[in-house]
This record gives sequence, structure tokens and C-alpha cells, in this order.
Amino acid sequence: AGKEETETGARAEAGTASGAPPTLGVGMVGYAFMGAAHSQGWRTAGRVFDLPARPVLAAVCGRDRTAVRAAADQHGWAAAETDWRALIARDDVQIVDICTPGDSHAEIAVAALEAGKHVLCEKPLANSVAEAETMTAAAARARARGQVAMVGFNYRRVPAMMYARRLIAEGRLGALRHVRVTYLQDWLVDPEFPLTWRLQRQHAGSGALGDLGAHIVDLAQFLAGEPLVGVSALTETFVRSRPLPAGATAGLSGAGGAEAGRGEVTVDDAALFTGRLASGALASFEATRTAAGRKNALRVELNGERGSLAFDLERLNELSFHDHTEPAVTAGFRRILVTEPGHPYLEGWWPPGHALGYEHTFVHQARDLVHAIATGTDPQPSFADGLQVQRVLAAVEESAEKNAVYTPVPL
Ligand code: SOE
Repeated sequence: AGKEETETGARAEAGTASGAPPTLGVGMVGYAFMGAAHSQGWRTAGRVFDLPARPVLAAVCGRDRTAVRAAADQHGWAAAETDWRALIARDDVQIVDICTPGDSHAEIAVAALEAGKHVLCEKPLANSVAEAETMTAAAARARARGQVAMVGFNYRRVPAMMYARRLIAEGRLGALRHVRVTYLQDWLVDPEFPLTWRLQRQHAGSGALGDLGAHIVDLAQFLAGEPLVGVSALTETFVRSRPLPAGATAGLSGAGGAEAGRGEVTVDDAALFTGRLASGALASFEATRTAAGRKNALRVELNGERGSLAFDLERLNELSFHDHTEPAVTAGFRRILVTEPGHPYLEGWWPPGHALGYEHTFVHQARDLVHAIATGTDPQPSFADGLQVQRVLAAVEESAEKNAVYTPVPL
């Protein structure tokens, strides 16, 4: 098939004479935990949803030739590259998907956008506000040329979260009073867990704050439909030195080796903060990787003058809704099973009650990005949204550093 211009101007492979949709070649940088999750998304989106263009897993990139080849075979990528610049330069790549640690996001994203590619970048968008500003400026210039850039805040794409946003936008909660969000994990409880890149400021930017706090800040602003305008924070690093990794580490696992020595943890283990939304609603946030027994506990509750909504990622097919306009004697939280064809994203999946999971959020993310590219619309969340989250994270760190603590007067 020859090449043709998509509506946005980026090149896509033309469809076949049989009427098959054109293809969009994806080039992914990084292939660890997030890379595996994104691969699932790209592999599946075109098979489940009726898309205007079909994603093709063109090439994956990583520095270790043997490992990246193995990852390509495991996850279904046609080719493997060891230099991200070579990946960006490929003619069969129209979307560059960045799944690397935060310290390389800015350089890769800006280069890909300048090279005329669409970009999907894992969260948090960058390691600093300055980097996020540079990326957002590059995305704005690229937008004028018809390219799009999206941040991978995948939890927006849990059907129950998207449906919650719909209910809030329809006014079912009325004016918001409280937004309460927590994201608790426990993989850093063990003080002997090794010093992987997620524990080093130069690679990760921050700790639980950027890793988990970024998600809950994005969700709070997305669900409420308004930005945070002020924050007040506490952060803590409970375990200040950890064993250096013995050998390769991947995802949230890895072993430390006594012989390798120890290194300093340069990021937070936990962040706790309050915030005020533009409307005056009050928000509270807790992000930690040291909450024993909590594996991936992202919980959200919103209370408005007409009702409340509650969600728990560990039961992600459910949304609790209380309609405060109903008679008090029958009102109360009820469970909505978000698996109906009329719920967001469910049109492509299983019959009602046949539940979805974590990986489906990445399928939905791929679906939405392909739609944005094909229709020439701004993808959500955009780099500008990612920059707004980055500014909140920076404000949280600044507040925590200033540490304005008031000691109760002893009786
Ligand atoms: C690790 O804490 C992590 O993988 C995050 O980096 C992801 O963004 C989150 O979705 C799951 O946990």
C-alpha cells in the first residue's frame, strides 16, 4: 500500500482496496512494566474497537540488544531498535510512545514532535515544570502542523471513571464540596527493596508524589472539571538508604545485593496534601508506596450538594452513587455495575457483568489517541494537562519543603 495523508497531516499507510482502514505505525521506547502494558493496548485496540486507523506495532526500542529483541518477540513488535533516534527516524513509525523513566521524556518527546510524529508519553509528563513547559510548547507547535500529543494518565480510561466524569458534568452531584483521593501501594515497605530508578530523583523526578500523586491529581482535576488553585503538603522518606540493585530490575520488583553496597534514597516515600479547587471545593490527597497490604488501592470520593460518588480501583467495574435529591428514606449509596453497553468504552467488550481489568485502560488509551489523530481533535489529557499536573506536583514539593507546622500549645 502507498502512503496517504491523514486528516491531521501525519502520514499513515493507506488502506487496502478491500476497504480496510489505514494503519498507524507505533514505535515504543521502553519495554518494562509500562511498555508491556502499552503493548497490550496497541495490540488489542484495533481488534476490539472499530477504529478509523489500525495501530501496527512497528518497532520497540531499548538499549540492550538481546533484551529488546526478546521484548519485541514477547509483545508482538515487528522490529527492535537500540537507539531511540533511529526509532523516531523510521518511516513506518507515525506515533512515538514513550515508556521510559521521566528523565528522558522531554528529550525524546521534543525530538519526536519535531520529526513530525504524534506522541504518547507516560506520566508524569516530565521530571520538572521547566521540562514540561518545553514539551508543551513543542506539542503546541506540532499541533499547528496537525500532530497530537497525549499524556498516559490511563486511569481516566477506567469505564467507571469516565462515567463518573459524565455524571459530574451532567450536574448529578451539583456544586462540589469535597474531593478525596488516595493512592496506596506497599512495594516499598521492605527496607531491603533495592534502590531502583523510581527511588532516584535524577531519574524519577520525585517518589510516590510523581508516581502515584500525579495520577490522583490528574483524576481529581479531570473528575471535578476544574484545576487545583492551591495546595498545602507534607512529604516523608521513611527509608533513607537502600541496597543497590544486584542485577536487572523490572517494574516493581528486584533484589538488592549486600555486596553491591547501599545508596541514598533521594525521593519521597509518601506525600500527603490538601488542596483547593477553583470552585472552592476542598480536596485531600495521599500517595504512598509504604502502606502495608495496599497493593494498588486508588480510591476516589466526591461529595456535592446533590449527591456523592465513590470508586475503588481494586473493584474497578463498580461505581457507588448516592443521589441526595431522592427521599432520605430510600436514598443511600448504591452500586452501579459499569459494564453496560451504554457505559463508556463498553461497546467493544463483553456482555454486561463480564468484568474488565487494569490492562483495558491501556486499550482505551490507544483507542482514544487513534481517534484524536484521525479526527484532528485535541487528545485528552494533552501535554498542557500534564503540565498543569506538573505545576501542582512542584507546588506540593515547595509547600512540603517550607514545612509550616504549627505545634499545639501544651496544656
Ligand atoms: C508503580 O507505582 C506504578 O506502576 C505506577 O508507576 C503506575 O503509574 C501505576 O499505574 C501503577 O503503579
